[in-house]
Amino acid sequence: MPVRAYIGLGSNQQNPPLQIHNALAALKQIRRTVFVGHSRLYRSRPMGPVDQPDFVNAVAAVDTCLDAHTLLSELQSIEDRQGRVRGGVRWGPRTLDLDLLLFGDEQIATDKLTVPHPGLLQRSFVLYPLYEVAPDLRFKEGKLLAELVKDHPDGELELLDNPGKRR
Ligand code: ROI
Repeated sequence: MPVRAYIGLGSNQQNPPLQIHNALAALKQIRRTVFVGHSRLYRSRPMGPVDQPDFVNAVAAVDTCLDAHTLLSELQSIEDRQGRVRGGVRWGPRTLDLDLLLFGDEQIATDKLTVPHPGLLQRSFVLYPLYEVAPDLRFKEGKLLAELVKDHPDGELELLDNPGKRR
């Protein structure tokens, strides 16, 4: 049976909206995986060192027959093909970041992968777009994503094509 996985996309280098569009196209090509949908694109303030450009963020949903680590290496190969340079400043700028946020209701903790993604619940640029693709999502502990979004400050998140608005 395929597993529903959610992927966070982020970019703040080399034409971020284009990076996100190209990454969404690449996600549609992953083997043994069906692309389900994606959120709109959001502009967000950088978390981490502030002297870097704003980010563009989005979330995508896929149904995959790959296991989580294989899906992760597919994501890393997309990052690499889009010119990601590894080993830069911690929390520094990046051309493309693809985070495996959720993999069904699996809990994974290896040296390569932590799922659910540890920053998930703290980041408005993940929570809001995730809510768009999965409005009924409930976490394993029973918490509703809708409740978390309601209680979470938007952190100046904006819809990319509609500055000032976040919904
Ligand atoms: N900040 C924002 N707003 N969006 C991101 O995707 C993002 N990704 C990161 C760091 C540098 C931590 N900050 C971010 O990896």
